[in-house]
Order: sequence, then structure tokens, then C-alpha cells
Amino acid sequence: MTTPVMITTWPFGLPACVAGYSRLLDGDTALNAIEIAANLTEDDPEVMSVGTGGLPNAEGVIELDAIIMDGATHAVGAVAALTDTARPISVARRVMERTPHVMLAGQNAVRFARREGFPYADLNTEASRRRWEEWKASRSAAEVAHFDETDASASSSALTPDDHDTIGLCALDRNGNLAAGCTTSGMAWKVPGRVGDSPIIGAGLYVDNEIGAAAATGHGDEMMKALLCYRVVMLMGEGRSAEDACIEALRYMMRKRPPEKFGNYGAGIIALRKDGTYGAAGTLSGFRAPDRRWTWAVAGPNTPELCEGIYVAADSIVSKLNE
Ligand code: SD4
Repeated sequence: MTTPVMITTWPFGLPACVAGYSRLLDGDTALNAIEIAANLTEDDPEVMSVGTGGLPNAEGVIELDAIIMDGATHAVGAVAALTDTARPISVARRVMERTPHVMLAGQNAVRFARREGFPYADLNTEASRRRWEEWKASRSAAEVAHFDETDASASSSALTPDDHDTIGLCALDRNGNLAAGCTTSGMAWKVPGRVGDSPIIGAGLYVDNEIGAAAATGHGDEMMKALLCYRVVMLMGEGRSAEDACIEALRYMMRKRPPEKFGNYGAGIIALRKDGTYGAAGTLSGFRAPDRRWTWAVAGPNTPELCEGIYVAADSIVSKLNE
């Protein structure tokens, strides 16, 4: 019997982490734990970056990206730019289980969801609509996920902690099987039709049941250029610890796309190895504002807890930021 573990991105992921972990303790599969946990966050209107109540695109429409991957079968399902439908990760799971395909997008993903019994849902809440109206009136510039001021002491006035944060989840069940999920409303005020890294296999997540799992959050347009999660899992396969693999993958990304040159973007990855050890890392850029720390959640035998960092720059590793 394997000791179960569940990890998620961000503090708002903690309740989902705990809920998923309790399913794992009950003997449920990693795949079910991921879906149930992700649904909890997707249904929470207070989380304005995932599912219902997420921040909309530039036209005020909420477009959701989600993916789920089952280590036991190496199967994967995803939806991109899904509108008017709650629980996108469950639609993604149906894509995985009921079609021969990996991803459905846009209006045909919506049609598929309806056929599978997912009803129409107005995803906007009063708060998400108000935020969009405010943005529309001001059209303030810095509305891109995890771009931060170059001055480490400055907090971007346009960013708040709830602007854009994907929940990424990794789980290890009692049978030693891994699964992962990733679900988001993506960048607020994005160009309609824009799809981020989250629903892309290898970018938003990756699982190899013999090695481990990884899931990501941050500036998807940059992160997907490095296929971060695939890279993390392959590095763990070479014997790296989860944390080392995350650090190395982020360094690769920053060598290819230096934040100083391409915008001070942020990226964070969580990783869980087959042996139950786990770790994470985030970029120093994009996550150094006082209100935007890289924090992730773990539920395991001696937890749940929130962990901060570690932070990676091209030339340094910082385990924690000074207050
Ligand atoms: C995206 N990666 O759509 C997502 C946004 C995100 O934390 O993760 N924000 O690019």
C-alpha cells in the first residue's frame, strides 16, 4: 500500500487539496480525487481565476481551459475556451473517456458538454462582471498574468492576488497510481479565443505513472514555450528530486526566454514523485510582490500545510523572500 499525497498550487487550493486527500485516504483513485478536488475550486465563486466567477476575456465572456491526466492508463482529456459550462475538468474527463481525442475547443466543446449532460451555466458573478466593467472603463495596461514591476519592492497596482491563478493538482493514491489536473479561467481580459498553457499536455501538466506528476501555474504564453511539466517529469525520471526538477525546468525556460527581456513574467510548478516525495519552485520574477508570493498546498500524513517558494532566478535560488 502506498501512502497517499495530494499537492495543489496556491493557498486557495488548500481546501481542494484536503478534500482530494480525504478521498485518497478512503481508497479512491488519484483520478477521482483530482476531479473532485478541482470541482470544489471550480464551483467556488470567490476564486476569481477558476471556473464559476472566473475573470472574463476582453469581451466579458468567461472562457475556461482544463485538463486531466490519468497515470494508470496514460490517458488525457482537455477542453479549451469552454464557455457557459461549469466544472470544465469534468468535461475534460468526459473527453478523455468518451471520445478518441485529447482536446475539444470552443463552441464544439460546449456542444459536447451539453450532449454529455452538462447544463448551460452563467459563469459570471456580480463580482466578475463588475471587475470586467472596471477594466473596460480603464483599460489599464498591466492586466497580464504574473507580470511584476522590475523593482522588487514595488507591487504592481494593477495586479491583485486573485487576478489569475490556475489550480494545478497532483495526486498519488493508495495503489501507487498518479494523476494530475489543471483548471483555470486563464488570463483576465485575454483576447477571445486565447488558449493558455493549462489545457496543453506537457505544459499545464504531465504524468508518467512510473516517475511522477507535475502541474503548473503562471504566465502561460511564456511557460508553454518550455513545456515545463513534461520537462519536470523527465528530470525526475533522471533521478532528480521534485524540487530540483522544478528548479532546473524553470532555469531552462529562463535561459530561453529571459524575464528581463521578455517581460517580468511568473511561473510556478508543483511536482510529486512516484515515491511520494514532492516539491515545487516558482520564478522570482512575477512572484515577488508582497501580495503575490508563490505558495502551494500539501495534504499528506503530517499535513495539510501551505508552503512558500522556493524562488528561482537565472542566477540564484532563494528559499524564501524577506517580508
Ligand atoms: C494561463 N497559466 O492561462 C494560466 C494562468 C495562470 O496563474 O496560471 N495564472 O496562462
